Amino acid sequence: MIGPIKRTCIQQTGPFLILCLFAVLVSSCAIQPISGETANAQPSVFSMPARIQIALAHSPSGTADLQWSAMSHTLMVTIAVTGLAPKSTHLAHIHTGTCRSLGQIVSTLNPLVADAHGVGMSITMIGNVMAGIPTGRWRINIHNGPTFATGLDARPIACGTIAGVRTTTREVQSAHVILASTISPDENVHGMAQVQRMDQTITVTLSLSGLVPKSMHMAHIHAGTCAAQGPVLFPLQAVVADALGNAMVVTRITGHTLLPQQWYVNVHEAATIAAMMTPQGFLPIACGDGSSLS
Ligand SMILES: [Cu+2]
Repeated sequence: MIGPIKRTCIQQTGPFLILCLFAVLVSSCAIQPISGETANAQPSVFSMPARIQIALAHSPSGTADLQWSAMSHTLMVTIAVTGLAPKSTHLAHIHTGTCRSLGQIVSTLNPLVADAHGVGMSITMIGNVMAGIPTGRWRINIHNGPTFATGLDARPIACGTIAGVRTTTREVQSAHVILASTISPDENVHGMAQVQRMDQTITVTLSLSGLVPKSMHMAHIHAGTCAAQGPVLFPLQAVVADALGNAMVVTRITGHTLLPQQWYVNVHEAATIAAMMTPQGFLPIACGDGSSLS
């Protein structure tokens, strides 16, 4: 019998055919909690064990580039961030203070708008900036949502200090800013993922720290990369933090031994599948790129 996915595959060509066949393969896989020891009885595709360890780092991350003209007194701010929730929108500001203790808003930047892969851009031209770019006094801050409606929306998810201002020519100043983790809840999470393939089972062990104590988070293996996100391949066991904000969770994916060339481990802010439906819940908080286990 030909299933609906296989029927669709017949109409595909080239890379779409490969993706389609991979979807068929994935659709036949099952997840086993660590307590369940039985695997689906299928012929082994690979008999060699393989194991890799990947670092899980804070997400989202990116850069801001500033350019100020002494002639026009304009300041152009270009922000590029990856690891956002797909198709999400984010308030962005220049603040006084520090990333640990943000002060007043100096300028409201155009909201960062993410594409389907979680890649967000924002370009803002600010007029009447008379004194140039100050070093060490301004921060670029990205919020989790398009409004300050709730705490989760307003939460800073990436921040960086405007420093290292260069005078490119007599009339132009520029600065390059790294946008990284913040002190917001779940916005400085890091750890490791160990992914091991043995016969018909892929075992994924996540160890994380920096989570909100006792918080819970959806986690998956996705196709793509942290910087160009794609669809879910396998759900992982939910990450549950202990009283210190650490978590260790093991998932066994049975009946399957293949991963595509590009895949990544993604830990989301949301505790439930329902909460993942909003961009603010989907928000990746820790991410790590894998490579093929084949
Ligand atoms: Cu996911």
